[in-house]
Amino acid sequence: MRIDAISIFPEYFGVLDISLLGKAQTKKLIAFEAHDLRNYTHDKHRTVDDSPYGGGAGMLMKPEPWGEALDSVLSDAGEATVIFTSPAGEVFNQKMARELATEKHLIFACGRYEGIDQRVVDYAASKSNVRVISMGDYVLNGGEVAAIAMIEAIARLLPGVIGNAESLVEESHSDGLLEYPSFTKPPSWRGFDVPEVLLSGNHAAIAQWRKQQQIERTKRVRPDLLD
Ligand code: JCZ
Repeated sequence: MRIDAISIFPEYFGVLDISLLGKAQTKKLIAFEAHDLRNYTHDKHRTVDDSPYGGGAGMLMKPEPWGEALDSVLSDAGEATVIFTSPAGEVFNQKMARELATEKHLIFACGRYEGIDQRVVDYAASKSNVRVISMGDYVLNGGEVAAIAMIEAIARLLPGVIGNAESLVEESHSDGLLEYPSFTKPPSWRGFDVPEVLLSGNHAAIAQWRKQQQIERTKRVRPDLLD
């Protein structure tokens, strides 16, 4: 999979060179590139912002650098999905990660300030698939951190990025329930004991206990997932 990100802070994406995603890049399972939006300006001050029509607080990202940046990353690709990270988008979840993991080319457009001129979204939609996606119902200073979280959630689903043992962990969200609590050695620690059933060797009883824990935990902290 090819993944591009456009941002005025491309250094944010350095974390993707670490750990499993760094190895996935070395193994050519993903080709990631971060692009500096300011490289697509032409004035001395490399301006990317301007005041909003109709008034209001703060600045918006002007369309021209975005148009040139998008043309540049779209050109040699053909079909791509452009993702605008925004608190005004549909909320990201595991199902969307699974869908996006089937794509050949993703482009993350990361805004700053009060956001991007709407015509940039409309232009991108005239050239490719577009999705406006929120990482969650809270406000960040820009789209970069949201994009990084989404890239990690998507890339770990690609074949070969994660070993078999770890890939089972996705069950946590793919069965619609939260994960059950887990324990390792020692069996007793600072007065807290590992539940007896986990030491029993009774695999049917362990599976039943874990499922029950998942259901109870989900009811308690995420009842919305049970609807
Ligand atoms: C651009 N502020 C882009 C996304 N889920 C979420 N929260 N906040 C964002 C976000 C905030 C932004 C921009 C300026 C995304």
